Amino acid sequence: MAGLTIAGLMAVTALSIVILHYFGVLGDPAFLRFLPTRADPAARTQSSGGAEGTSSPRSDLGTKAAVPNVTGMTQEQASSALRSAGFNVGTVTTKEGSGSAKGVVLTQAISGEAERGATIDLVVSAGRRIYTVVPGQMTWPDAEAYCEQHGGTLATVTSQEEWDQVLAAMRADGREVYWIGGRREIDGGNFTWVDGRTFSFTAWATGEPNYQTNKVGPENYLAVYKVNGQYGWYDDPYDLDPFYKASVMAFVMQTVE
Ligand SMILES: [Ca+2]
Repeated sequence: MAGLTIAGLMAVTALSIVILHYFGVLGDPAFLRFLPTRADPAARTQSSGGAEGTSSPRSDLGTKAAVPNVTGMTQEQASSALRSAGFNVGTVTTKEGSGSAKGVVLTQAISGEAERGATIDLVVSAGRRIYTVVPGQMTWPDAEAYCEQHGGTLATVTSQEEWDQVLAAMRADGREVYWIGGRREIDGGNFTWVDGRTFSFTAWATGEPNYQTNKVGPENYLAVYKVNGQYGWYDDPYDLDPFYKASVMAFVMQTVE
């Protein structure tokens, strides 16, 4: 029995030394160096993180980033800049009347900082509308075709500001009858603009539109007349050649830049 007890004590002691070594309680007796010691994650992070100084833990890096200011850029430049910085381009809407060139970014939905990968909506300029008087007698469809061949359309007008621009172009020209870009797509129907903008602003002359039909046909097209120095809108048939001399006629073309 005594022999077994001594052997048992020796075994328990040896096991205790190994366990205490494992948890780092004992020093490092040479004969135990081959045994593994408990891993210490905190110590390891500290030792390897020392070179990086006091920066945030790596898991927090990259979740937020500075959003580039893309206002004033073209839409293409802005998309490229945002994607390079790790963001997505969201909905792009156009805005009239900014005075900026076509496609230039006016506002961005997010600036400053945002989550990486965030989607950023943009508002871009619909462009500057340039109104040009083209002299001469043409039917309304021929005038519209001429404008389209020259990169534009007949003039469309959706605000007092645009109407003032058209008035300025007509006053400088000095003629009396001008086609602009409104027409009834369905005979007798509502007027619409050739470029699809909303037909809401109007400058009808008194008693117009009255949708008469004469020897040329029904009044499905939009003309501007200068009467006693006042400019007003009239619905008219597609061809005014039988009624006016070519010298008083012109049309107003618009281009968007
Ligand atoms: Ca009329």
